[in-house]
Amino acid sequence: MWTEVGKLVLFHLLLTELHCAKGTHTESECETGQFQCKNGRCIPTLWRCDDDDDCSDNSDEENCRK
Ligand SMILES: [Ca+2]
Repeated sequence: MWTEVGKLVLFHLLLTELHCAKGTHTESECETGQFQCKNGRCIPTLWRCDDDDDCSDNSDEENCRK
């Protein structure tokens, strides 16, 4: 049996999911301390310039001071 609160929480979760699915969150969704690759992938900033292609498009290894 669903309580009213339970229904509300479920509804809220559903709304949040829809919100994200609609693409409101597509741009710059990387969290603080993360680097956003050109392909949109987020990697830890620590992985930038470590000579390893973590983005799979090598954008995390671009513009690195060698
Ligand atoms: Ca890297």
